[in-house]
Amino acid sequence: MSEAGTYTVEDGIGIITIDSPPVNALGYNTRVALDEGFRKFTADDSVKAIVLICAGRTFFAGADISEFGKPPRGPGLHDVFDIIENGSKPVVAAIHGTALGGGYELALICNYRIAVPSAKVGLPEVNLGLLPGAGGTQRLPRIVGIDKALDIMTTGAPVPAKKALELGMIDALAEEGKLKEDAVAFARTIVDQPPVRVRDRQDKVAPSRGKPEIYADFLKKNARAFRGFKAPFNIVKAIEAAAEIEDFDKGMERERELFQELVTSTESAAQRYYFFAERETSKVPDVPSSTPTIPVKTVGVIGAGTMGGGITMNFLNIGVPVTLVEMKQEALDRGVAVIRKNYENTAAKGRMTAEQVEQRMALITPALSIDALAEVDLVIEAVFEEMSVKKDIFGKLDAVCKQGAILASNTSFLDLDEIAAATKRPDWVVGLHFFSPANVMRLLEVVRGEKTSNEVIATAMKLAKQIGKVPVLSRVCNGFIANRIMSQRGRQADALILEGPTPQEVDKAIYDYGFAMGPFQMIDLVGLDVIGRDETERTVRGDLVKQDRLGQKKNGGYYDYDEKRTATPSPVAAELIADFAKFKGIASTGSIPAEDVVARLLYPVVNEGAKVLEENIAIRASDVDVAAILGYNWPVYTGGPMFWADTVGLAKVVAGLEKMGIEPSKLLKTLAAEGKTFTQG
Ligand code: 3H9
Repeated sequence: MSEAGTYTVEDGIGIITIDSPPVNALGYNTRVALDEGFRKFTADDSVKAIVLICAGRTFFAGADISEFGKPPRGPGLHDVFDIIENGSKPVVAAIHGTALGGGYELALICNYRIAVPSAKVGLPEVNLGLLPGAGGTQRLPRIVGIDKALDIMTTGAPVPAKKALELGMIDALAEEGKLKEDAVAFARTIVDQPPVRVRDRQDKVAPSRGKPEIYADFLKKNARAFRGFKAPFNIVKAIEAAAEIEDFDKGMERERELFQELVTSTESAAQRYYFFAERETSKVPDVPSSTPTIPVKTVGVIGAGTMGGGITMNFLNIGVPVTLVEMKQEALDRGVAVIRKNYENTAAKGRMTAEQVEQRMALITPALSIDALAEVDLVIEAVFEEMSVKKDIFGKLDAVCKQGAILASNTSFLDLDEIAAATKRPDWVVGLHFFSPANVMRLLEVVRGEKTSNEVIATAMKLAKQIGKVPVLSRVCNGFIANRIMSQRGRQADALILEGPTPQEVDKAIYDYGFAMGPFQMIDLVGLDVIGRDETERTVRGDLVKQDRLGQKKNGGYYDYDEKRTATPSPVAAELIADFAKFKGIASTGSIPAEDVVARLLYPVVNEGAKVLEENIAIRASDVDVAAILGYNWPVYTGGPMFWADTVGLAKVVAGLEKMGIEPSKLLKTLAAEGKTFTQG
């Protein structure tokens, strides 16, 4: 008897209820339960139709991701699916929560699908570097056609029930809260009809047969989004097979082949690792999940600049009122106007209604004094990075804010403990380090001071999730996790261009590795005067600024630009760089292979990541990876710097660092010597 399944019969309708917390993934227990339930009802003559439903918070969330790469156990997914599809009794999938991946593929095996309006269905395997490998690539196109199938499977975006009904992805809507009753009633209406099977349909795919341009055009249109990933390409090939190969079983063979290629790839291993890494960040060993949290119903933000405005929007978006404080009326008005403009732009794209814009704006209370923050539950200070200013503000907050209010700083590198010491309640002080644009970037570094209380940490981690962020806990150090490790990349890039490789060679190597742009392209975009630098020393950047080469916005920077902002290598910058190298007495070695550029810029990031772990700044290596991926768009298909280093081999990283004259961290050396890794033990 399986523990995950309950099988009941209501007046001729067999009901299989699966209960495998937390998300009814199709792991061993679930497969055993399905196998048992379907065999039982197939053999039971009193059962005329079957309803498949899940208990708990959701319908099946897909294959059990933690089982990939492990030896198979119990009945296979395909075997269970075959039993269901080849059965003689009609089956109705009753969906609530999310039917995802193998979960929705299971629903597609069933003869009918009914869902509550709040449910979502989809095939998100692409996010794990996979394709829907349980028939999804062959069945979904047979329902929604090739174009829709391409979009649904390559974005992986879940489709809300009402939209799914329009597309034919489900057949009926049930009343919210009455799924079982409605599914049973639906089953009664189809008891006498011969079971319809998705696999037998051709009408939606036949019109696309013999049209290879559909796929070529689709890939061209999405070239930027798909760059570096493997899965979207195999998904497209599998969908093409659904149109081209009429014989369903042969199409399935093609799907299996393409799935196999992906499941054994490093890219998919990295993306699956990342799936769990993102969920791991909120687990803090010495702050148990039972730690009480503090209700945050109102927020105060100090500073209505770009950062403060972005932070404010996060709270308005979830309906939390924000008191926004600035020193001068003009700056306050400007800040509020920028927030409004952002929302209006979203509304113009049809992603918000005008009414929603007004509702969110109505949640802002603009104020010109910190005194307005007396009653808020959480204050986030987002003024410029100057210790004396921050200490002054925290001293005032201590005097003004009610007891029990959380006092947070958005500092990106200052000593949080020093800021906290300006108050008599350092246990209520925490760092909330947002990344710009703060309303978009998903990383939130929660910085834990020496005295920050567990309740405050637990509240900050929970709040981060409520505003759609992924929290990564950091202890205090210069730059915290993401900025600290990634600053190594910039430092090495600055040094490397003095030795021969040009800025464009460096940028190309980093772009080809998978970043959206190289370090010099980024500096030119942001502005050479905006990116911080040590002004006490002569640097190439300083020399460029002196010539008023501030980047794209003015006279070019590391590159020259035409009126359309198209970059070309700059002879002026090249001369300045050569001059500076001469001044430093550095001889040019000329170009070096791209692989060496990557090692030169990124091995030091790995090394800094190792130091961050050694110093207990980050809890675990996967937190460092999440910070790099979400804070700096490190390509997710490499798994982040620490996972990537593991795939390169830590001994090779150590040797590379030593060759560059950089001392590898103790942790890195130890792991390499013991043949261990950062992320897999
Ligand atoms: C697939 O189906 C391949 C097939 O096509 C082919 C096969 C041949 N497996 O996200 P949460 C865990 S690939 C194992 O915090 P929520 C998760 O780690 C799969 N574990 O909850 C977490 O554990 P913990 C395609 C899973 O309510 C706990 O469940 N499917 C799986 O915010 C709670 O998760 C997907 O990609 C899984 N499939 O969101 C869907 N899913 O508590 C993946 C979750 O120890 N899942 N866990 O940290 C999701 O998108 C979300 O979990 C879901 C719930 C929306 C369902």
